[in-house]
Amino acid sequence: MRSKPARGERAATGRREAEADRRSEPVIAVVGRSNVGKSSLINRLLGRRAARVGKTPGKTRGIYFYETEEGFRFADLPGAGFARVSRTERDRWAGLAEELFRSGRVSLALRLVDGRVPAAAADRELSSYLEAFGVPALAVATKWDRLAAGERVAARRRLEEVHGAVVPVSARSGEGIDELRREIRRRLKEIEE
Ligand SMILES: Nc1nc2c(ncn2[C@@H]2O[C@H](COP(=O)(O)OP(=O)(O)O)[C@@H](O)[C@H]2O)c(=O)[nH]1
Ligand SMILES: [Mg+2]
Repeated sequence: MRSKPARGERAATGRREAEADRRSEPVIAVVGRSNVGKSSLINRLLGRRAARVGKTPGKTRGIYFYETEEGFRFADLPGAGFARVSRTERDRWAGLAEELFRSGRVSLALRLVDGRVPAAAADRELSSYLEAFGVPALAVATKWDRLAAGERVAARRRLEEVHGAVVPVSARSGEGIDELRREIRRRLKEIEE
């Protein structure tokens, strides 16, 4: 999953979003609450620091696309829909996200949940939201390095009770990243067939 050198391409306005949308590569949307680790995970999967990490929640506004050499693009959707931002900002986010999901170009959504927070209401909301658009989703449990070895079996079971199968990952330590890459490839292949 090598990346092309260009930085993330921002699609902050409807017009630019539409332009980016005309391109033919499938899109993998990375979604989840602010601070759940979306940008960090994208950087880890790309193997470079392309996406901005740890900025004030909701501050990254607009959708950013990151090219891979494997024929698809990641879309970093800021968690603005769930952050403490103004109504206007939220509506704008919702508009951009909706346009992307309606375009039929999102082959897969990586639905990120915090490994230590198995049942956040916002995560369930997001899950129904994706279902409503008919977007296939893969649940990914982030920040797995923060769980002690002895907590992991129970934590995973609890997460899977709520979200179905999850892939636990750590953008920090890199654990689970190869498994996630394999799962992404498997899902994309399944969708192509
Ligand atoms: N311990 C740990 N911290 C992480 C991990 N991934 C992200 N973080 C931290 O969580 C915060 C939010 O990360 P970010 O990628 O910006 O989240 P985003 O708002 O969903 O894009 C930052 O301080 C990151 O350093 C991880 O795998 N392990
Ligand atoms: Mg981010």
